[in-house]
Amino acid sequence: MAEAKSAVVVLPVARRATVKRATKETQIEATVNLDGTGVYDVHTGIGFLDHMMEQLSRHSLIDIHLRAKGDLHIDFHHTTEDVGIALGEAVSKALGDRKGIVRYGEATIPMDETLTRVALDASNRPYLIWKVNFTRPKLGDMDTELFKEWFQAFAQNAGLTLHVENLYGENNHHIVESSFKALARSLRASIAIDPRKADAIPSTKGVLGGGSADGQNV
Ligand SMILES: [Mn+2]
Repeated sequence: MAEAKSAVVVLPVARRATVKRATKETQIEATVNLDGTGVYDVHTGIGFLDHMMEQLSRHSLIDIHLRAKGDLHIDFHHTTEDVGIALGEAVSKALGDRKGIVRYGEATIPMDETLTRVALDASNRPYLIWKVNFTRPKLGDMDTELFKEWFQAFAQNAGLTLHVENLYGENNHHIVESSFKALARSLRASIAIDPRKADAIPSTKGVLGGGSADGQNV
């Protein structure tokens, strides 16, 4: 008779979170699973924004469930910005103390004639550099100037130092889509658990985030 062996199986803490956010302008519910497979279910009322959120999920492998109802009769500004806020908050909440993450990520993504580069530090020190220019005022019904608003809101609330640079490109759809895909791939790399340092905060300071008076050594 074979002897029964008992084994302790340590399951990783689920890196999931839901954020509900309601203002007079928007009502949003965002759920993320950072260790997903890129499954998404997104309805924001803005077709182009849905398309971008789906790309973000697909290429980051973060499962995203997102519902937004906003004051689209005014314009798309509030909804776009608040989706960035809610999704960013959900990512930050799911990251918890950010223990074990790789922390840095970068990606240079081509899309036909366009090339866009993203570098990010999931350090909980929000900052956005946005070197992306559009030659058309709108994509679909969406104002192209709103993409910066989304990235700003997402970087701020996810706690990312996020640099986005379109190196070249002509087609505005390609320029914005490559920006989201490069974000996705960078995010995927930076929030992955580093198997060699899974128990450690990836900072010599021992904690990630702002708040150091001298701004040093993060
Ligand atoms: Mn597309």
